[in-house]
Formats: sequence, C-alpha cells, structure tokens
Amino acid sequence: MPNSVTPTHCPYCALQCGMNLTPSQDGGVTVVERPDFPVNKGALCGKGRTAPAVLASGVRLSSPLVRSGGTLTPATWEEALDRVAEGLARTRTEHGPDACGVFGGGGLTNEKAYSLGKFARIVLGTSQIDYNGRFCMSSAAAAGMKAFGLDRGLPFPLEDIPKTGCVILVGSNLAETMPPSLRYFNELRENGGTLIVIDPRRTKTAEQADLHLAPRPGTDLALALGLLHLVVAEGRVDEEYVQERTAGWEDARAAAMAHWPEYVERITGVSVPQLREAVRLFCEPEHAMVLTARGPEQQAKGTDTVGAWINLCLATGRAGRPLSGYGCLTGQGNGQGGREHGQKADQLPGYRKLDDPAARRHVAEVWGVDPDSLPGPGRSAYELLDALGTDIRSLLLMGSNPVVSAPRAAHIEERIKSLDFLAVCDVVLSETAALADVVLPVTQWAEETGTTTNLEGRVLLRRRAITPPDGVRSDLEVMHELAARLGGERGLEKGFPTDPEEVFEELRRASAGGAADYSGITYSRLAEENGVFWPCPAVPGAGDAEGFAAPGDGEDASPHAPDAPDAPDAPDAPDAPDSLDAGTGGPAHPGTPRLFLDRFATPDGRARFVPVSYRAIAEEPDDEYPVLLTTGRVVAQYQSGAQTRRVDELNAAAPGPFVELHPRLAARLGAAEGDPVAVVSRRGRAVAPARITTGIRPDTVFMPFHWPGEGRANTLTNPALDPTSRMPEFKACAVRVEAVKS
Ligand SMILES: Nc1nc2c(c(=O)[nH]1)N[C@H]1C(S)=C(S)[C@@H](COP(=O)(O)OP(=O)(O)OC[C@H]3O[C@@H](n4cnc5c(=O)[nH]c(N)nc54)[C@H](O)[C@@H]3O)O[C@H]1N2
Ligand SMILES: Nc1nc2c(c(=O)[nH]1)N[C@H]1C(S)=C(S)[C@@H](COP(=O)(O)OP(=O)(O)OC[C@H]3O[C@@H](n4cnc5c(=O)[nH]c(N)nc54)[C@H](O)[C@@H]3O)O[C@H]1N2
Ligand code: SF4
Ligand SMILES: [Mo]
Repeated sequence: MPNSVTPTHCPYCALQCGMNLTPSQDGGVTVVERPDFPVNKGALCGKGRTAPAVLASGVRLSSPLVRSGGTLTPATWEEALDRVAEGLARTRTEHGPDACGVFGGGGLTNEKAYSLGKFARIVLGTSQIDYNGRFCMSSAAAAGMKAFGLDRGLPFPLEDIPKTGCVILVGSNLAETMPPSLRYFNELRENGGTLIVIDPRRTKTAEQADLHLAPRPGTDLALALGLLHLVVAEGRVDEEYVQERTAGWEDARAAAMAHWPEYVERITGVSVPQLREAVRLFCEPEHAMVLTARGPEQQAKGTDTVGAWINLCLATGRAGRPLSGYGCLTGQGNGQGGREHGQKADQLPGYRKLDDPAARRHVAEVWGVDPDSLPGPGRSAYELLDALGTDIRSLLLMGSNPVVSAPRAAHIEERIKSLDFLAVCDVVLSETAALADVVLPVTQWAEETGTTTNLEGRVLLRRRAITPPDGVRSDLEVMHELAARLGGERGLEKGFPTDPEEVFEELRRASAGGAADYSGITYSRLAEENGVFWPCPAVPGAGDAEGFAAPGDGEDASPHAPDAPDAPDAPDAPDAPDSLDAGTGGPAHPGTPRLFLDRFATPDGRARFVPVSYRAIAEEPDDEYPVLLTTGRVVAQYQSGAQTRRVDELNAAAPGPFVELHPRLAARLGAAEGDPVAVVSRRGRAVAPARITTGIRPDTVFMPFHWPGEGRANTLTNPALDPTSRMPEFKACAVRVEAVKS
C-alpha cells in the first residue's frame, strides 16, 4: 500500500484515539495525526505515538515457540498447533472439559473476544473462561447493572463533559491514563464548570481540580455516603425526580443518614468543610456528573462503593438527564466491547446471561449447537487463576500477562508453573508467555482489521495498514486451526472464520435483541462514520439488515434492552426486530450516544437505589503492617508493560518501579530520594527506589504495577474479592515499609 494513509485507532487504552498510519521507509508504519476523529482530534499520548516500535522484528515474536528440554525453541506452526491441541485434548480426556481453562483480555477486538467465548463453550466445552476485565471495571459494571439495568461505561459521549456544571472524578488519574481526554475537563473549567478530584494522591489530574479531596485509600464508600447525608441534611434532594424516576430511596436514605459527616471525616480524613464544599459545587449547577475509575472500583467493596456514588447522582436528579449522569471510565482498548460478547465467565454475546434459558437458545441457534450442550457459568478471573494446577490442568491464554498484573502475583506465578499445559498467544514474549509450553505469535493492531468499542460505547473500526511478517498468524486463525484439530470431526472450524468481517457478521446476529445489540452495525457503516454507539438494532428493510438470516426466535429480546435511541435528533426508535432479513423499511438505526433519557433499562424503567453502608477494607493496617499500599499507573507505561517496556522512548520516560511516599514517612525510615526501600505485605516483599513527595498522604505509599521482578507491586496486593463483582482489592492493603541496608 505505497503512500497510502490508513485511518485507524491506537492499540492501547479505552480512549481509542484515532490515528493515521503511513508507510515508513523501513517497511513499517509511522503514526500521524488524524484530526477528523472527534474523540481526540489528533492528540495522542507517547504510547500511541510510539506504538509502531512494537511491530519491529526483534522486539515482537516472529515464530512459534515450543518447550523442549526445558527451553522454548522455535517450531513450525503445524508443530506448535498440534502441541496445543494435544495438550488441551489430553486434559479434556483425563480430567474432563472443565479442567481446560481459557483466559482472555479486554484488549482483544470484539471479533476475538466473541470467538474466544465461543471457542471455550463449544470446542473445549468448558465453563472455565474469564478475562482480565474482571480486574478492571467489573465493580462499576455490576453497580451499573443493579442501578440502571444496563452497563455501558459512559452513558453519554465525552463531548457532553464541557457542557455540564460540575464533574466529580473519583479515583481517576486521566491526565496520565488518558491524556488527550484532559481537553474535555479543561473546556469544562473554561466554560465556568468545576472539577472535583478524589484521590489519596495529588496527581497531575488533581492539580487541575478546583477541589481535591484526598481520602484514605479504600474509604470512598464512606465519603460518598457522607456527601449523600449532607445532600439530605441541606435539603438538596430532587424529590420530584426521585419520585418519578427511581425506586428504593427510603432505604438508601436511611443508610446514608447513619453516616454523619464527622464520622465520615474520621474514616476518610476528609474534613467536614471540604465535604460541604463538594456538595455545594456538585449541587448548585443545573447539571453535574460523577465519573469513577479504578480508585474506588478496585476494592473488595467496589460494587457498593460505586453504588453509593450512583445513589448520590440519583438523589440529586443527576442521571438519565441531558448533561448529567454517572459514568465509569473504562480502561483497556476494548474494555467495553470485551465485556459484552462472551469471554466473561457468566456471559453470552450481546451482554446476555449464560444462565438465561432464552439467551442460551438464541445463541445456541446462531452457533448451530444444542442449547443444553452449552456449559454454565464458570469461575471469576482470580478464582480461575487460583485453581490452576489443581482443578484446572491446562490453560489457553490470550491477551493478558497475569504474572505481572494479577493480585498476589507470586502465588499466581506458582499456580501457572504447576499447570500440566500452558499455551499463550501473544505479540511479545511476556513474563507469562515465557512460562508457556507453547507460544503462538500473533498479528498486531496495524496488521489486522477488527472492531473495538471505546469507553463511550462507540464501536470503531481498526484497519489493517501493513502486511504482517511471515511467521505470525492472527488470533482468529489460531482459533480456526485449533477448532479443526479439536472438533474437526464435528466440522467445528467452520464456526471460526479467519476473516474478521465474517466473525462480526455472526456477532451481529448473536447480539441481536440483547442489551448490547450490534445488529445494525456493519463494517461498511463503520468505515464511513466515526463510530456507532450501541445499542444499534438492525432495522428491517434498512440496508444494514441485508445479507444474513434471522436469528430465529426473537422471544429473548432482553427486557433490559433500551429501545429508544435518545440522541436529540434521532428518528423514532425502531424496536429490536425479530428478523434481520431485509424487507422494506426506514433508515438505519442511528445508534445510541445517550442512554436513559426517557427511562432506565430496568423492567419498570426506574433506576434503583441500593442501600449500602460503610465497611472497612479487607486488611486494615495494624502494628505489624502499619501503612496502606495503593497501586496504579504512570503515563509512559501500559499495564503489565509487556508491550511498552519494549519501547526505548517510553523506558527513558519511565525506566522502572518506584515507591511514592511522604517526606514524614521517608524521614522515619531514614530514606532519601532514590534510596531502595522494601515494601512488605502478608503476601511478599518488593523493593524499589523511594520517590518522596508531599503529594501523597503520610499513611499511604503508592507503587505503579507495570514491572516484573523485585519491584513487582502485585507481589504485595491482596486478592480479597468483592462479593458481587469478584474484583480484587488492588487499591488498598496493609504493608510495612523498610529502608534497605546497602
Ligand atoms: N499510561 C497508562 N494509561 C492507561 C493504562 C496504563 O496502564 N498506563 N491502563 C488503561 C487501563 S486498562 C485502565 S483500567 C485505566 C486506569 O485509569 P485510572 O483509574 O486513572 O488509573 P490508576 O492509576 O489505576 O488509578 C487512578 C487513581 O486512583 C487513585 N487511588 C488509589 N487508591 C484509591 C482509593 O482508594 N480511592 C480513590 N478515590 N482513588 C484511589 C490512585 O492514586 C490513582 O491516581 O487506564 C488506562 N490507561
Ligand atoms: N496492582 C495492580 N494490578 C493491576 C491493576 C492495578 O491498578 N493495580 N489494574 C488491573 C487492570 S485495570 C487491568 S486491565 C490489568 C491488565 O493487565 P494485563 O491483563 O496483564 O494486561 P496487559 O499488560 O495489557 O496484557 C496484555 C497482553 O496481551 C498481549 N496482547 C496485546 N494485544 C494482543 C492481541 O491482540 N492478541 C493477543 N493474543 N495478545 C495481545 C500483550 O502483549 C500483553 O502481553 O491489570 C490489573 N492489575
Ligand atoms: S490516550 Fe490511550 S488511546 Fe490515546 S494515544 Fe494514549 S494510549 Fe492510545
Ligand atoms: Mo484496566
């Protein structure tokens, strides 16, 4: 494709910035601005700009690897695929299908995530599949489902942010985690709106805020309840809205009233005047929003915590109205789409539930299998990883690096090593791939086409710009080949096309009538529009419904599926059709940028308050472990660092782990800037240089989690799980900090 420009999207985070790729001298691609894509308008962070570096040979994998005599050695694709099929087949024969585990990732395209869920259920016949999104936004997803009947990270586009009156940003450091999005918050302030940031650290994001509250890690639930208490006490409840659009207020109100501001001050360390100021800034303007990210969500009470923030929005009439609402800032490149199409333990495509008989019938028909043959729900991510080597004997891993990113990582590393068989599909030799019996090298973003769904629920087309090198194959080809080897006698490989558009066509049918309905979205439409927001049902007779057969029974059309597009200028809402066959009809569905404006996705259309009360973190500090550890990210590294630690420019900016601590704590240890300090928890010990700053609470230390080895933050973290979302407590555990004698 000489001199051509390919418009596409970044391989990394959920902002899915638009970028153009042009061919470079060396046969690769160069990233250039794509100003026409509205979300980032050309702006990119350093990770996006340098993403082509990971395409280079020598950096990425270019041949399958098979373990022989203890070491990974290059092998042919035939040999490697045969080995994977044998490994999985042996486990299935000897221990049953549920002894085969599958672990996916929120970075996988919709097509891959969909195929992986299908592969697990019909090729392996296992219930044991989950993915790293469980570690990401699962608490917000669970809370959103409870309150609104639907989980879409943001129920409105980012472009609404500058027009609201106040945003409370809870535990998001988006100045580092989604830098181009800062523009929306700057515009908000230029327009006279205010920004409140809640973070135990004075982050780059907090520095932009009109008000920064720095609670003790793990106490956001108390904080939100304290604010709701004040809203009631100060007579700021929107009674009419509560009456008309919600249910369950009395219980939630009673629970909040038990959380006196002085009590909340004692728990959180945020003073009563600051709480009052936050309530004033949030309640005075006509519109306001609460946005949460991993800070309050990655807690063993993350679901209740997000529920409390949603309660605050509901009591003040700030949900399901234009320019007001609650949203979660999803994280991974396809963090939204990756949670909708079946790689989750309890899920079928279209955000359907695996234990719903109608959903099983619908999806089984699309897949051409008996509904009774579909396994039931499996274990959550941490529980699945914890069962490796015991109940689960073989694992197929695609799109995650748990040796670095899972909580209590030293234990999980041991579990992985105790497997009978591990196969990893990756683009690089990650720390987890290095432990595999077989490593399958796969194509990357610029080398393959596929769709992702960004944090706004906007479905996007990533386009292939260059030919992949010899020696790598796509994840879809891997699944096709494994299906042929493991289910060839049943012709299963036919259900795993290698052309992403073919997979997407099937995904459309599988999702039709579900909550996350993609049936009205086509590749050709995505090529022309700057993304389409789901739900987007196919309209009988509109061009988008041509070319594939009806899914059969429409009886499972989810009661939760919002049936009205609520973009202000949208035409009348077409209901999800029983048939997707072309007929005669109106224009295609416009997609749904804004949800809940008329009704919430609950059976009665009302949002639900959840009565929640404060409870402590799973592991409170004590004499032995007196300090709190929290963890997170830095701008120049991505996740487990598997990709970004291979980019020189990013390593120069963020060369290694560190322990951020307050000068008072540093003085007590006798540690100076840059001195190695040890952080010790009940799970293990990590060592990294001290970074001393007054921007963190004296009772707390912070470590980024991007590195393996001695400075691995997850050696320390606590796998205590949220009872609903099964989210581990990445954001708060008890540690002791020690100077390291050199
Ligand atoms: N550079 C970069 N960008 C990324 C990623 C990356 O790895 N690197 N990953 C992507 C992904 S998958 C995700 S999920 C997002 C995550 O995006 P963010 O949620 O913004 O990232 P984190 O740094 O994990 O956490 C945000 C903030 O929570 C604060 N925090 C810690 N404990 C608490 C607490 O108890 N309460 C509150 N209120 N705050 C707390 C931390 O100090 C931190 O500043 O970023 C995406 N973007
Ligand atoms: N302490 C602590 N731990 C955390 C967090 C935290 O805040 N604190 N955050 C958690 C969160 S929010 C997340 S999302 C997880 C993320 O942590 P991981 O799940 O480890 O995520 P990545 O590092 O992105 O790993 C993705 C892997 O897949 C590979 N890959 C990329 N694209 C593809 C593809 O298309 N196909 C295949 N087969 N492979 C691909 C990459 O090279 C990489 O090795 O970490 C969690 N862990
Ligand atoms: S903000 Fe996210 S999507 Fe945008 S360039 Fe950076 S990593 Fe890529
Ligand atoms: Mo994430």
